[in-house]
Amino acid sequence: MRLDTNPNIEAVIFDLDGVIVDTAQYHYEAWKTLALEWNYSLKSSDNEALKGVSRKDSVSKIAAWAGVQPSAQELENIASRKNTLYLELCAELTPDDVLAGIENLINELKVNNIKVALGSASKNARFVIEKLKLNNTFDVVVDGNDVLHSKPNPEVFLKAAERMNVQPQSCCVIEDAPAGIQAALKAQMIAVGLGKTSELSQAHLILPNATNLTLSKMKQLYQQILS
Ligand code: B16
Ligand code: MG
Repeated sequence: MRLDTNPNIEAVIFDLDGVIVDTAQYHYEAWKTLALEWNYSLKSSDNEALKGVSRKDSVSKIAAWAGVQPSAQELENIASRKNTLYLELCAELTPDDVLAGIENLINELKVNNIKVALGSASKNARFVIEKLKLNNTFDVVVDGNDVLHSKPNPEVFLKAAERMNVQPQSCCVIEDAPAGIQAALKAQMIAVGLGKTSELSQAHLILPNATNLTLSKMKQLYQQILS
């Protein structure tokens, strides 16, 4: 697992859905409802494959799984109605919905002068962080409106590094999705996966959630990868 990397962590890039807040569940619920219109019952394994994937790519994947060939207009219509449902589910979000360990970790990083960024595929990321009152927390926010290619393409993370003015090799990404871990690795960044080992096996470190994730753990990881 040796990377051509700089031993100093200078920045941490957080994914949003599934890392900072459990909106991954809301995406799933909304897509499940819409997929039924194509008589397709979305499975939780399908949902894993949609995590970190843009809305546009997600609707095409679901159509393929359902075995339907909708027009571009129908795809757009389904994606737009999915978004309406998703935003309804997000309307009730409050700062209490920030997942355990995240605020402590961000505070620890800031105290140690480590830059923090958000790197999300979601076009709703700014709306969601506002609901969570985290809109003034990140040095840089890169979301689905800023990129052409969705994860597993590394564009979102590379753009975040560029805007923070740090080398990709000095960034650590925290992700919940296989597509996000692949994007981080392609960007030559350290990848921490939060979730199940079975789904995130490519990550450099896998933890069930952020409660035990600390800066010193990330620094240790850098040392191990370099040794
Ligand atoms: P939207 P992340 C991703 O966010 C979600 O994981 C994925 O399920 C969703 O389809 C994608 O954002 C696009 O979201 O429809 O809100 O633009 O995990 O990269 O923060
Ligand atoms: Mg995610």
